[in-house]
Amino acid sequence: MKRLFVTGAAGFIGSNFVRRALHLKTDWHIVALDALTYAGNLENLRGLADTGRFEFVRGDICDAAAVRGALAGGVWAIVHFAAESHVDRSIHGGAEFVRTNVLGTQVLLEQARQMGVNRFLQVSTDEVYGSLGPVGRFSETSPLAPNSPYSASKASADLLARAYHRTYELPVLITRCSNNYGPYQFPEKVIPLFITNLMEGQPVPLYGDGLNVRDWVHVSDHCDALLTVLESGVPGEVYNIGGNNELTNLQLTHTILRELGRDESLIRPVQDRPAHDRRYAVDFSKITRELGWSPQIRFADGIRDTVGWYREHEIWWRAIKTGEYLHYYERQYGAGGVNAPV
Ligand code: NAD
Ligand code: TDX
Repeated sequence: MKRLFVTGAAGFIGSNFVRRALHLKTDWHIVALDALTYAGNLENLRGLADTGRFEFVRGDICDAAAVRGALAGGVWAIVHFAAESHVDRSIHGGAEFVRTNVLGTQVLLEQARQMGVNRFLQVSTDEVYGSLGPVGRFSETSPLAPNSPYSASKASADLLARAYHRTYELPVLITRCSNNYGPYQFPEKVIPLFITNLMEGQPVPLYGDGLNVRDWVHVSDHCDALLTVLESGVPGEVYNIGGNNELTNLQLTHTILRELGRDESLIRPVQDRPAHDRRYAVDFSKITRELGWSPQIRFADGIRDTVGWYREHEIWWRAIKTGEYLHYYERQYGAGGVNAPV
């Protein structure tokens, strides 16, 4: 059995990754560490313990003793998803972003160095490169120019990961992916927020002129890219991951409206996000050329399936929108159980 340690496994991408990895890699055993912040939800991991190859530990990546305890027995690889991930929240307050994304990453890198691992995969984002004009794409050698406290904290984490590779020869791999969509995405991010608002007959708040561009990739394509980098990537290297699927937010909104049979009267233009990055687009030719990965899911199919998933999982997202999901752990484990403050 290959033992993997996955942080942030109760979030959107982490839970998709763990489910996919346990399904595809039948000789892998996964130990998951997650603090269960507002973004972490054990419902996202339901049923995985039945494989007998999955263990969940509630803990904070900033807590070196908790990380050491969870790593005891040794692991082959660490896949690091845990982060504060929402740009708007970082604009309202950056402290938690620096604590988790910067300090937490350093704690993990240090524990990995002390314990020894074969792979440390730092799951990063194209947002570290900043904003593009109408032409061009980010390559792995583009300068880091983050514009939000979120992306600045992710860029800082990338630099620490790079430094641990250079200084201590820790086998670090860094991936920088574009915007993900798919099942289990928390309905503060634009796609699930708009889908669920429209299902409730509510308007959708479109920032600024709606012409900001994002490159959308399905979460299962991202997870496959991460598995590829984990198994075949070269330590010390950075790999961009993208969907080759640039859309303005207005085009995206029209697509979602169409899927839900609604019209544009439900679009509410609202004040723009400060320092709102105009365009992200990723040149991911390196991972295609060197490791053979490319995205497989067409956006038209992926978004239809995603809308279908939210239709079928109304209990899941309604519990989040009402805040009811926060009480799930208390009911399940009692007040001092898994929901005890970390
Ligand atoms: P998410 O917010 O859905 O999940 C984050 C998870 O980390 C949650 O389960 C949360 O409980 C956990 N967490 C937060 N602070 C923690 C701490 N101190 N200790 C332990 N666990 C903690 O985020 P996501 O969208 O799944 O993103 C996962 C990673 O992928 C992040 O590092 C993000 O920067 C990166 N990423 C996301 C996207 C995207 O489009 N969502 C794109 C590229 C990269
Ligand atoms: O209500 C909204 N209205 C709106 O117009 C929201 C929440 C967003 N938007 C716009 C802002 C962006 O241009 O939609 C676009 C996407 O916004 P988000 O879903 O907040 O994603 P973004 O800011 O692009 O960042 C995401 O992709 C990169 C993730 O949240 C990050 O974690 C990841 O690194």
